[in-house]
Amino acid sequence: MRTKLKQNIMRLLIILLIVLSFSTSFANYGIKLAEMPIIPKPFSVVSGKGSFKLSDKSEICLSTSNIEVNKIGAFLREKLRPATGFMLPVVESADQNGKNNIYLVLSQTNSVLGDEGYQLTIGASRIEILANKSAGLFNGVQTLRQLFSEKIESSTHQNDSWIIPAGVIRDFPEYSYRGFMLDVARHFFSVSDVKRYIDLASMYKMNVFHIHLSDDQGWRIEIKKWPELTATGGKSQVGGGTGGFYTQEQYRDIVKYAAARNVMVVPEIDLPGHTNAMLASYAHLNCDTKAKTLYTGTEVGFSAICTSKESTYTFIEDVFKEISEMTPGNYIHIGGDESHVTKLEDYIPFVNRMQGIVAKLGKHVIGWDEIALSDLKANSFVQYWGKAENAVLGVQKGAKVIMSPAMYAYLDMKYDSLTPFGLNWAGYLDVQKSYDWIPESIVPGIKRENILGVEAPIWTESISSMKNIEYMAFPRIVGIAEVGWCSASTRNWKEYKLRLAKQGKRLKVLGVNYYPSTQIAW
Ligand code: TNX
Repeated sequence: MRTKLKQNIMRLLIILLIVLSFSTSFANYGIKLAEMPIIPKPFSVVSGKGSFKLSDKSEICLSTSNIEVNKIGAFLREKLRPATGFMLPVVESADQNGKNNIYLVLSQTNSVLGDEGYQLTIGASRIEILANKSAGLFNGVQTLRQLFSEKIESSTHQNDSWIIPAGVIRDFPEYSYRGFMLDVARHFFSVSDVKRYIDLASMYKMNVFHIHLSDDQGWRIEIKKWPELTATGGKSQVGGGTGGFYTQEQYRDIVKYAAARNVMVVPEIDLPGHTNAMLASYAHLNCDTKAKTLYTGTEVGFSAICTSKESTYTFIEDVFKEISEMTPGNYIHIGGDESHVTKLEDYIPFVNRMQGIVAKLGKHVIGWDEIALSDLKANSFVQYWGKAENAVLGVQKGAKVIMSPAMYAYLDMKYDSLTPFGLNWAGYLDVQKSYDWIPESIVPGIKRENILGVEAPIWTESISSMKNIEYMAFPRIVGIAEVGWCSASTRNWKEYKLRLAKQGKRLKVLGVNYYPSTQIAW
């Protein structure tokens, strides 16, 4: 009898063990909040006792009827619903007693959190994200996603216990401008490609999408007053091919999609160089009034809009006016780079006038570092990419700088000599190098207080598909997102690369074609 009882107990124990080892809650069991591999790393994480479990009864509760907060609630639901299969209704509710709910609370009380910070509290029966502004709630939501197992990112129903360890996260960014740029001019990318890129970058709390809309090889945005820009200039790209452009409706759709992810769109019309597509579209923009032929090569620095004609400025005013009306963000990027065939004595007054035109539209200018040669207006911003003395000159003239040093932040640089596409004029850029740099230590004379933020551009002379964009951008963009979010003193490659290895699982579930660098123990 006794041995029978023993046998039964043994059997029960074995069954229990098998059940436990099959459930993912077992795999998660014991992981503390402070050990979660969140990217970018939050400012502070304090582990608590116990855990929260999302259930089919859970609701997303909003503290206010604010439309922005409503959108964030809906965003969270859309991100959690497919994998969990839970309805997760978004409700306006002051009732804090519901079980297993997620509360999004707007409250202007925490000055440390600023505009984009949040406090995420995970208790046994509730989660609360508290922020001063909707942007902070959105960032809290992005952190929350990373606390579930990577299965949460699946678009199909998954079995998981959806358990999160308890604790409190307080978090806010180091830099207010954390950008990523896509060159849609050298190769055109569809609206859905662009949206995917925005969605992925916003997961890591990047908040500026700079879209390079014109270059020698193509013009990509519909301008009602000047239809040949797209009818002619939109029809080419590097290597031939049909090119393409966004209608105004599509552009507005991109802006709206980005805004729902706390991402501001910064449109760039590159001037006075990089202008062959417009010079092919309208003869009068050329000083000799002869239209150029479309260009499908990859040289830079050979084209120039005619800076000595008044009609050039009328044209630019019209273009910027239409773009400005579609762009709620504060900035218009005027390019200004590599204008090798515009004489300096023409370049400076031209850039001065551009700043006047943009100011009249109520926006601020951003330009590549060469624009520091002009008389910079207050509130013009210099984007450092290549020439340190330009960036320093910009700072001396009172401008703030966006740091995009090509040797650390250009996602079109090859990882190494084996990378099948990309360029290497700024050197090879492996995953460590793209993470292991400090914005305020790059250029002597440019200090922390001179820097608005960081941006990772991807130029597309040699990149023609979204799959290949992903290969070049990921995982480096994830690291640059952390460079922008975290202060240098809190970052450390050895620790980061462990978090990145785990993040790889998430990228896999999302179908991201990331480069499996051997620097990371994936
Ligand atoms: C330099 S960066 C350029 C672009 C090229 C890029 C390629 C900058 C302001 N100008 O026109 O596409 O290098 O890496």
